[in-house]
Amino acid sequence: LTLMGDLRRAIDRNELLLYYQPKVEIASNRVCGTEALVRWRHPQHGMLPPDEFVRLAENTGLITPLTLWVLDTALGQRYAWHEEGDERPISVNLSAHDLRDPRLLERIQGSFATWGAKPHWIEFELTESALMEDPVASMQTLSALKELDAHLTIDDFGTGYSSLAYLQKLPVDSLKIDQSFVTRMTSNDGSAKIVRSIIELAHNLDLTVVAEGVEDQLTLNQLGQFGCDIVQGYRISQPIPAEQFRDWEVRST
Ligand code: G
Ligand code: G
Ligand code: MN
Ligand code: NA
Repeated sequence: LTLMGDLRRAIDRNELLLYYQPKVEIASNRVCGTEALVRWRHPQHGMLPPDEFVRLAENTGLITPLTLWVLDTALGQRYAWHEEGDERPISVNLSAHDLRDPRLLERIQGSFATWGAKPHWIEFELTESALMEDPVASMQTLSALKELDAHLTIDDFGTGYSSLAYLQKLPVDSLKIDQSFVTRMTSNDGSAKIVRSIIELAHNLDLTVVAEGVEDQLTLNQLGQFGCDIVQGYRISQPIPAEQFRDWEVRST
């Protein structure tokens, strides 16, 4: 299997595509944005989920081209939605390696300039563990992104060993609770307590809090009672192609 050589070509050959997973604000019950999640339609192996190639891209220096492809494609979609009068942000995932790439900022700025994009068009998600691989470099990159007025989210929060002192200093806007806690919260009291604590911590730090991996109504209700701001997960919608987004939204609201 030569996935690596394939991946290099996949970017040029249009084999990658983005799915979008809606995020819903609990208070208004409205879609407040989407997360872009990459897929690879491989000519032999079929549709590959990101778990199978994002790590590979990170280990082979292909992550920066991949990230920039994702950003540029999300910006193209965002531009189209802007033309339709839709101003809701698309979230894009950055990897640990991206945070250490000194040219990333310039590339991001270049991509934004190409599309005439406004800062609020895209939000960036960075996992807590990626940040902790190099806390100093991460702080610098996040500060620089913040200077561009970007909205920043810490992804998979609760699994990455950041200290509260570090968290307080990070220029982020929201925390996304790791889905391992969310999927278990109605069956496991410990997970429910962690979810409630993260929501309280986030609000005490003036951060918005997102729960991902929301799979059923009971979990959704409990998150509402705990004061969670935004939810994402199969209970709302799986990640879907952009062309299906409008129909899905009309059907579900
Ligand atoms: O879409 P799915 O739930 O299968 O995604 C699996 C993992 O891959 C998630 O952790 C998600 O954050 C990650 N992922 C999806 N798209 C991207 C991307 O464009 N860049 C990076 N770095 N990670 C992504
Ligand atoms: O970037 P992040 O790791 O947060 O990406 C979210 C991942 O979780 C994607 O791979 C997405 O397809 C997946 N996912 C989204 N909603 C749910 C859900 O409700 N349950 C589970 N088990 N996985 C989900
Ligand atoms: Mn994410
Ligand atoms: Na996540």
